[in-house]
Amino acid sequence: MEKFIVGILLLSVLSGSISQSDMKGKAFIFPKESSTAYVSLIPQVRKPLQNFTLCLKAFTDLTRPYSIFSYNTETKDNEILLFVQNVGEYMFFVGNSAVIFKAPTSPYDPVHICVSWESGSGIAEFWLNGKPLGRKGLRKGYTVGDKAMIILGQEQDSYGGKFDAKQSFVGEIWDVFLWDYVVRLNEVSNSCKNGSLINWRALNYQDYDYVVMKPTLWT
Ligand SMILES: *[C@@H]1O[C@H](CO)[C@@H](O)[C@H](O)[C@H]1NC(C)=O
Ligand SMILES: *[C@@H]1O[C@H](CO)[C@@H](O)[C@H](O)[C@H]1NC(C)=O
Ligand SMILES: [Ca+2]
Repeated sequence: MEKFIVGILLLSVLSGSISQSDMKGKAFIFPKESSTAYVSLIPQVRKPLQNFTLCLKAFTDLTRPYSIFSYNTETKDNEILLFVQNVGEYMFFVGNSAVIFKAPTSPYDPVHICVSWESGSGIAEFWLNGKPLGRKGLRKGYTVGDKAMIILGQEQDSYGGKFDAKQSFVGEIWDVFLWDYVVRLNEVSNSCKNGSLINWRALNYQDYDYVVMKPTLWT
């Protein structure tokens, strides 16, 4: 009986804190540097990935390194990671290997980032603000693990933890989409598409500590 009640309590706590919502026109604001504020995104489907495409928009005026999107599994650090090393220097990790895409952008404009990866060729294709930054290869033949902890705002060095304030994100992130296939990024505007794994239009997430949701400042 006691176990049963504890189970019910646990269930209601869990179901009470995970929200699903259409986030159209809204952004997550990470208002100050911390090692405790983050948003955990819960994918619609859990599956190993041989192909994927990630798109998101972000604004920050940070000049130190920071994480934009951190996907770890129980056994692998940096399974998928989008990390800014220096202003305009995007490190893209798959299976803890990285390639770098460089973009001479103004640090004071929001960015629209799209990156796709396919296992068959290992090719990663990176787009910034609707323009391609070329293709590089990594982790050919690899499969990204499925039991993922997907985090905005912090860089994981363990499964859902070991955050470092000096790699945290301070700014705003919105329009996050993840597909389990390679989206052709050249013609199609992805804004009319719903993500198959993470969908900003029907987002399952949990936020921790100081994260604020507000209407977007940029469209
Ligand atoms: C990944 O994409 C390739 C084509 O690039 C396709 O042949 C393969 O079936 C895809 N894998 C999965 C699991 O969808
Ligand atoms: C995307 O999903 C939203 C919310 O579920 C829905 O209102 C919208 O029509 C969908 N758009 C497309 C193009 O499927
Ligand atoms: Ca890490």
